Amino acid sequence: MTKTPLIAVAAVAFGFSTFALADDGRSFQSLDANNDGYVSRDEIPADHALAANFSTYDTDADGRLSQSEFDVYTSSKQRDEE
Ligand SMILES: [Ca+2]
Repeated sequence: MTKTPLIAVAAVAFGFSTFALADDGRSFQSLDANNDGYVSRDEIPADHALAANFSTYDTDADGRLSQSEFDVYTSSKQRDEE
């Protein structure tokens, strides 16, 4: 009976730490592995926050993020943290 809350707390703590690691603020340049000036979907690690929201920020729907599209993500993330 006392195990259930402990497990729940541990799962929540682990979830938060995983999210913090995944959402580590990697720069546009570090994500642009082939340096073509765009971050394509396959250049984003599966654990990155952008992986789940890629289409939200790919506003011109060309399947890759430009610097300006990435900046929208970065600034929205900063607003979330304030
Ligand atoms: Ca690229």
